[in-house]
Amino acid sequence: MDVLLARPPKRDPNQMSLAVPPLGLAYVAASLQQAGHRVRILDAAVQGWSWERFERELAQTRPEVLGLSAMTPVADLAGRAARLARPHAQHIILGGPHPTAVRQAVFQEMPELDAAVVGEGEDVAPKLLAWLSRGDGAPPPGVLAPGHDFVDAPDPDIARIALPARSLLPMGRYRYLFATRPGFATMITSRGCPFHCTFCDKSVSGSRWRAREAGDVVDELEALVRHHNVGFVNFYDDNFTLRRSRVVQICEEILRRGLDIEWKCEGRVDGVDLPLLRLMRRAGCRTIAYGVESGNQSTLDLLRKDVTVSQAPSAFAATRAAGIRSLAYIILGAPGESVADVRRTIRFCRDIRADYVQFSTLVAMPGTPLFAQFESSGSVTNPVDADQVRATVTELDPHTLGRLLRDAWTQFYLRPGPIWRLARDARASGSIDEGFRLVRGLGQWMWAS
Ligand code: B12
Ligand code: SF4
Repeated sequence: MDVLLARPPKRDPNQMSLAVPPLGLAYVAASLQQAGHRVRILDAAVQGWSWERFERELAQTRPEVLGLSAMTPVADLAGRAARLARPHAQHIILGGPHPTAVRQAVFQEMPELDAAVVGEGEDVAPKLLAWLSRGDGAPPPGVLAPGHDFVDAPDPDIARIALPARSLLPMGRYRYLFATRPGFATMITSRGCPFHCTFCDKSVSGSRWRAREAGDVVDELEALVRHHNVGFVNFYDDNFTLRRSRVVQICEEILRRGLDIEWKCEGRVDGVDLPLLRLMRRAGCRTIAYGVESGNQSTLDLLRKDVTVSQAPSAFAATRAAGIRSLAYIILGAPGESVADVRRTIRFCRDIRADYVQFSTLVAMPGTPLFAQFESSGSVTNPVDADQVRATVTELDPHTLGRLLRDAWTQFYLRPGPIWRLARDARASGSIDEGFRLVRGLGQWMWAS
């Protein structure tokens, strides 16, 4: 079949957002190609396409199958794309965290869909296309279809699935502001996470941690360097550092092959130590993003983070000592937090000397334990977030929390140190536009307050 996998245009063309490759679509594309389908990926968001141009493209190409992906905050964009595509595409299918979390309810939100995939799509997508072309019988496991019962599909074996079809992506257009070099790609070397943080949606990959072998990981890195001129890779695994021995093997293999690559990964503050960090630095690690979340222990307990406040300072000190930059993910204003508690967390980010911080409020996404536990109590606007207004769970007045959030961003970044670091990394990564837009956006927010 002729398949078009598409990331729709942005909500607002001037919106600041990370230009990260749609890795899920690229994985699905590779498995559909293996099954003999003709696949194209259109990343209209990163190409800066308007919605009119996107619709024209659909009308001209008239794909047999249009495949879309959705996270909850951008599910409305997938819905808009499906509406526009309905007269032109024979079948419209959706995958990603949103349909996985909301299941059959997705057909009320997007009645134009013919089917949706729950969970990881590599094994399910070819079976779904076979079912669509047959046109009868029950849908295969892993597929939601209106009027049919749903049966779960097993996870694919990540040691055997095909590498993402990056040759279908405009690889030269992707950027990451905090990259230390131009030529950017993302990778996933493990899936699933055994922890239980209440704000985290693990519906796609679940709790069973499944990891690829070190040699296989470094083969993919090597291919990125050779075939796509990649200089910096962002490992988007939920828990890259979960098994220390595997991280050691990956680093040693990078060093053994003399690969000239720099990278970032995500980690937990209880999962690193200085000798490991030093080895990671030698193997090219330049930034680690930690889920610090809060400087208040009661919030960490509420979020079931399973770490203590005191673990963050030591992890950040060790990261600095190893010569690696640190990024802290922070949640402000969780239930039980007062204005003073929020301010303590903002100070905490300076005390631990994080190089970068990403401040958010607590959002209850479908698919998270939080969603069942709390109702959102108001909307808070995040100054630098791509999709800015978020239904937030908090006991604070949402307006007050919005101001605190804005203060957190501006007070942290509008200082000589972070501005210098941003300018340095934006230049090195070729993301000067993004860096400039971030600083300008923050400046405008400070001016407005
Ligand atoms: C990279 C990433 C981002 C990137 C961009 C992602 C992108 N695709 O463009 C950035 C940094 C921009 C981002 C931002 C945010 N993210 Co994010 N992100 C991730 C992360 C870490 C990795 C995504 C990835 O590449 N996964 C690997 C691929 C292989 O998996 P996948 O995309 O799910 O695709 C598989 C299946 O879903 C399915 N599939 C997907 N699409 C399709 C399409 C078809 C047709 C088919 C058949 C199958 C299929 O098959 C794929 C292969 O198995 C995930 C966590 C995770 N481990 O997945 C969170 C995650 C997706 N993000 C999440 C969230 C909440 C956010 C933010 C709201 C965070 C914030 N506080 O602001 C923002 C919102 C963005 C926005 N625009 O508003 C949640 C989504 C929850 C939900 N219910 O939607 C996740 C799951 C994190 C979590 N555990 O809670 N994110
Ligand atoms: S936030 Fe990180 S550690 Fe917590 S459950 Fe999600 S992926 Fe796992």
